Amino acid sequence: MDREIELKQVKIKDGFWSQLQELVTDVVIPFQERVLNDEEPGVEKSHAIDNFRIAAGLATGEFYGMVFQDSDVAKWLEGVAYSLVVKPDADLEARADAIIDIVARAQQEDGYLNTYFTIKEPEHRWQNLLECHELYCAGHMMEAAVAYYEATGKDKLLHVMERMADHIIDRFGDGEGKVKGIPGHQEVEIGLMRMYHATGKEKYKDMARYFLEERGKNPDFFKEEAAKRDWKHFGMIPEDTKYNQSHATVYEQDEAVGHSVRAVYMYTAMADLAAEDGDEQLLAACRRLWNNIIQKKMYITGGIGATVAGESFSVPYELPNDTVYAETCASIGLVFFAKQMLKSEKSGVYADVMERALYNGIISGMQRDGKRFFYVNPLEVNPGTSGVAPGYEHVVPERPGWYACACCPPNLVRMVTSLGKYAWDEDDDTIWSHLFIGSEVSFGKADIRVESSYPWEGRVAYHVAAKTEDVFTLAIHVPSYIHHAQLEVKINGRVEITDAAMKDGYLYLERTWGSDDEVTLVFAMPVRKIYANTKVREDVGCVAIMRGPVVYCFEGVDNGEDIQALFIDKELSVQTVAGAEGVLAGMTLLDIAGKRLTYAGGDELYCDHAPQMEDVTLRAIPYFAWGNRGLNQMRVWMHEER
Ligand code: FUB
Ligand code: ZN
Repeated sequence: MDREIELKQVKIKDGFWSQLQELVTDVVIPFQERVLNDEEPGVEKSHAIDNFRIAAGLATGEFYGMVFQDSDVAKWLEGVAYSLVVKPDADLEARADAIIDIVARAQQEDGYLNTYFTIKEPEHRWQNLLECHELYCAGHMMEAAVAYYEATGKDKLLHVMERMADHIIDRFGDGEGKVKGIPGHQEVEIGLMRMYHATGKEKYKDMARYFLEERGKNPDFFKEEAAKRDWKHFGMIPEDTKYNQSHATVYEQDEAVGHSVRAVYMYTAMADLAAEDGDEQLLAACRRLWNNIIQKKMYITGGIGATVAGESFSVPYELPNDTVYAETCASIGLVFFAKQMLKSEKSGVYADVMERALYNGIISGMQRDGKRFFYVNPLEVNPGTSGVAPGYEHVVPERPGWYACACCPPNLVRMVTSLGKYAWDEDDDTIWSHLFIGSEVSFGKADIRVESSYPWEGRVAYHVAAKTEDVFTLAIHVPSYIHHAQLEVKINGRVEITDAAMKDGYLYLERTWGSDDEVTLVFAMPVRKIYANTKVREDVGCVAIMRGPVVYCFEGVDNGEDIQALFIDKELSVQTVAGAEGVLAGMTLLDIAGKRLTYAGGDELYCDHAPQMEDVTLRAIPYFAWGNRGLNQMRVWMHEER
């Protein structure tokens, strides 16, 4: 069984990710702090920290914001914790300590912590699990508490959340005097599992299991809960049990349905629990749900949740590019799920998906200046339609600064700052590298330094300094797009690796390691044309372009108006171009031979003359960088010349 790697063991030193981590530590975290304190002009009011002050009796006023506004503070604190590991900052830590003091003072005598109910409706606590997110907010604050404890050694927030967890345990469950209940938005299950890992207290794991196993036992639970209430609610339909995955028990579920963030948060906790308890039945359910997502419901960018209706998964193969949802949080949750699955089975499919989401549909959520964010991550945008036309209102063509429902920006913060945890694992005899990310890592068995030119070039070097004379294995995930025949692996300059060392997407190098060994991986990184299953109606006749893990897109600013009239040549002819300036500096751009179709009917809507085709060169940029050069069109899936 893996030992959960501590973030402190890893220092990311990477040409690609260090820059993003620095953006998050230096710009995004202070920016979000100002937003949470309502000190940033021109963005949506947050009031999230004031809510805690008011609940703590340190200020007067009304609660403001979403019923889950507390979770913005929790996710920010969690991100701060990781950021303090990435880049220690005594001032930031002091400010976070001060916010934790306020959070602690907002806790009620009995351990309850939630500013909405404390300020606004204390008599209605725990009465509306369907909509009111008390368990969701608790889960996020538990995650923050564990992260802050692990980063700083300070346990104040951990104690606060132990009291809240104990309060939850006292209230909910099967036993005598307990109330049956499940969260309307899964997340507390992840929080409880993390509390269990941090404290070793079985009761937290047991509670996570209770919430997971209780879901779907009575599909009418939320309907019955709603019937007991005679006070207002927010309009969710309790009968829509698929929305919050309460239509069946977790053991029976085999299709990813409903609200995508709820779903992947639940699957994450299921996979964690399955690994921890060696629960094969639960793991089998996780596998089914995983396969359903990646075989039928995931965008090429790692985006999930294809429809705005309920921010949900749609039916299989329904992956529209322009009315898409693909919430940033959902892709982040998919990475959480993948990482937990890796605990039970080291299969390259999980690391492949982590890579897909991380290099594409997650970081597309953030403007390159760190101050604007996408909630929805479209694969096609048409100004004038996107964000405006009926059915497209949710697909804004430019990143807004902040949101009334601000779940995604702080989720990005915690993801980018905790990246080191996703790149590595260690168990008794193996060190696992899941992602080609430049880093310095300290394991029990060895110190490892990785130099990586990824994602722009196929060259990665692992410098291993063993701390033991015992044999151990370095298992390196090799992304599935790399053909083994094109992969050259050398140890200390000698080619000695054969196909036999590859299994399930990992290269297994078992040996007695020296104090200064070097493993180098060199592989070609050709530009690839990718085709979607023809069941994905939107993408038939289209092609997407990838190089390495990076999905490319085409923007109007480079390619002129009406990019829907552009075709990529059947025979791929492509030149790589170094992005030299502005937001694209340092990126690999592509110039691709194509055609522009010119309509022959002037201003007429229809005509009977065949359009003209002229040769053009199309410029493709990394998808994650789209929308950084003003309002313009964008497409990932392009027509292909027939
Ligand atoms: O409900 C809390 C969060 O707000 C969800 O996870 C997001 O999808 C957004 O609806
Ligand atoms: Zn979100």
